[in-house]
Amino acid sequence: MLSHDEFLFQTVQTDMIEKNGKERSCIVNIFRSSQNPIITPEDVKPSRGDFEIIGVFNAGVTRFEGDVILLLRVAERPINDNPEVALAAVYDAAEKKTLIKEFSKRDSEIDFSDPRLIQTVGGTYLTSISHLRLARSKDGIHFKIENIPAISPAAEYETFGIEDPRISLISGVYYIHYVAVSPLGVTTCLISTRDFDSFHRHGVIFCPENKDVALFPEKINDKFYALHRPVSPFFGKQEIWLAESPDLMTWGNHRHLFGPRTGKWDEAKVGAGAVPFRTERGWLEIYHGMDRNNRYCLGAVLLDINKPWNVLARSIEPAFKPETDYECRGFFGNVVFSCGLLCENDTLRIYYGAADTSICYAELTLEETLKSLNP
Ligand code: MAN
Repeated sequence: MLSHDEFLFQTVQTDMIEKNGKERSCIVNIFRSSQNPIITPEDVKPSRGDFEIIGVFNAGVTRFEGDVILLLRVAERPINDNPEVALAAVYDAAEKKTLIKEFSKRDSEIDFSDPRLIQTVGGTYLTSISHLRLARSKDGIHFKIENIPAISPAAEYETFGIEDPRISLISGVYYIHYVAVSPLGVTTCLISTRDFDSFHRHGVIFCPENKDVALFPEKINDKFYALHRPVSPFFGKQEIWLAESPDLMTWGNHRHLFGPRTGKWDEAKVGAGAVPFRTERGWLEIYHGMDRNNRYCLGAVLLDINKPWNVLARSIEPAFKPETDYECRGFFGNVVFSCGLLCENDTLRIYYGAADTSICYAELTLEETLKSLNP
């Protein structure tokens, strides 16, 4: 943990009633880095001269050769000097190049109300295209960012970009699982690497609509496990499921874990965030929840260590909610969203996307986080 002078404190108190009816209250101290945001769009070089970076956020996190590695989601868009039109960059898998599509802002049949989307009668486009970029750091706060993408869209199911990577280290191999977006839908894909230099593509592991996948970092009862979030267009909400696999490629035995809770911070949808990690009390997962006002917060859920399909306890209040200016204002405000953390010396070192614009850093103690959970 860094010195307390380098952090901005904030305390969240949670009052709860235990299963036995007893009242209890607990405190979670949140230490946001005073250097926040630690990475901003200005720190990143666009992948081509006619593009601008609009966001660097939702990074996968791991340690490699002593360094903290971030695999950044970099969102960029074509520079546009014409206020009459909107542009969308689309990767053409057949041509193996990125093309730019133009939409008239005067077209009343096109919905531009969500800053992330261009919704036409013929289909939906994204206002930015994302790729994944490596950044390395010795101290976990100051990062050296590579000038070129590490992983870019390269397939038909990635034509609108690749987003929100998570990194899971399993038996010496780093597995990167990320969201691929295209007119075919939203899928989750797998890439492996041993050195963050050469990357091996394994293709789609969860088909549309499915995102927010988080691979457990070790086998349980000789099987791989993953949290995932399928979406039903007709029934149900966006809820977290668990799947198991013998080989990381074929997934089955799907079990529903938990969903949104009416009237709470995660009332509209939930999705896995960081890769779960082992604690003495069970697997701890930091997940995101959205409320009716599109506010994204982070909370925790504890899963049984040998039977991860058993949910043991969950945050009543968000462990972490958007409050600072850089979390409340940006490309898509009121968002804290994490794809990765390091649990070191009983401290959760959380890297999170703020307002879909920048990367920030905060610490929570493991002890306080576990105490704040209620069955
Ligand atoms: C979705 C994803 C995330 C994003 C949030 C908030 O869940 O696209 O990448 O951070 O929305 O916009």
